[in-house]
Amino acid sequence: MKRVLITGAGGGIGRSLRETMRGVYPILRLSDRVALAPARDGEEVDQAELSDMAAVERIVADVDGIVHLGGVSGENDWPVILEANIIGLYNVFEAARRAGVRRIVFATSNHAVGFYPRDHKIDHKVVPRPDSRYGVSKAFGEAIASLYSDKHGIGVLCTRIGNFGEKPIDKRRLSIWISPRDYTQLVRIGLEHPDLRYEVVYGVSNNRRSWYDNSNAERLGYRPQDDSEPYAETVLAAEPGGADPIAERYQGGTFCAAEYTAPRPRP
Ligand code: 15L
Repeated sequence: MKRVLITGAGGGIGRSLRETMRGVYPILRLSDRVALAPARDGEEVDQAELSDMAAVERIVADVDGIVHLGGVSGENDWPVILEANIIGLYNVFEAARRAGVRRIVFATSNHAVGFYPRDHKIDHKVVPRPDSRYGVSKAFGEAIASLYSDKHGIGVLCTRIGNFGEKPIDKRRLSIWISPRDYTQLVRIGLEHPDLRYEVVYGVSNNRRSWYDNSNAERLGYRPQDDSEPYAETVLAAEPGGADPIAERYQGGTFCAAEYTAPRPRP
């Protein structure tokens, strides 16, 4: 990998990867729809709207790998999801194909499978159960990734990210948290693993309370360094009671409870 593009480089994960991936490859190209801090040594900065194919073709030119973080990172109205996470995502994969890009790491989400109950341990083979329009867009992204891998030979790692941050912020996140250094490790596996075709892994740390069987990531060499458990006591003590029973029942939490109109399951 000589030149690696990070889309969505202005978001929380993007700003963190800009630091942790600094110097790993000769050039990091950073792009976002918003203005970014100026390029430093070994960096290129190019502002682009992912729904604009000409702009996407410009940012993918001459790159070997892409970390696709761009798009909206939570639930929103359909036109917003459509433009950023469906059209924008398609543009990234299609422009990558045209430019001969070899690898893409796609930031998909736990919300692609958020309607699995918390008492189920799920692996990378389960069918999608999106919990929101946002979750549907991530399942769509995983499908596009599969198509571009099978049909065009782009190696893709779909990282179903739980919750990225310096530490877990609530009870649900104790099960799905991923630290910056663990996510960096996964991204590097996606860009550098010699035999990668199409794989789905969970973007989570080595959490004792995990809802995921992440053996597929381990098979690819992932050895997460962090566990949410040392934060559990503090996090649980600060958790207010009276959470919505639908949010509590399913892995996607409040994404499942929002706009929920089906009959409520019995406790
Ligand atoms: C996500 O996919 C979002 O991008 C992030 O903002 C959080 O909501 C996270 O999931 C989560 O489930 O905590």
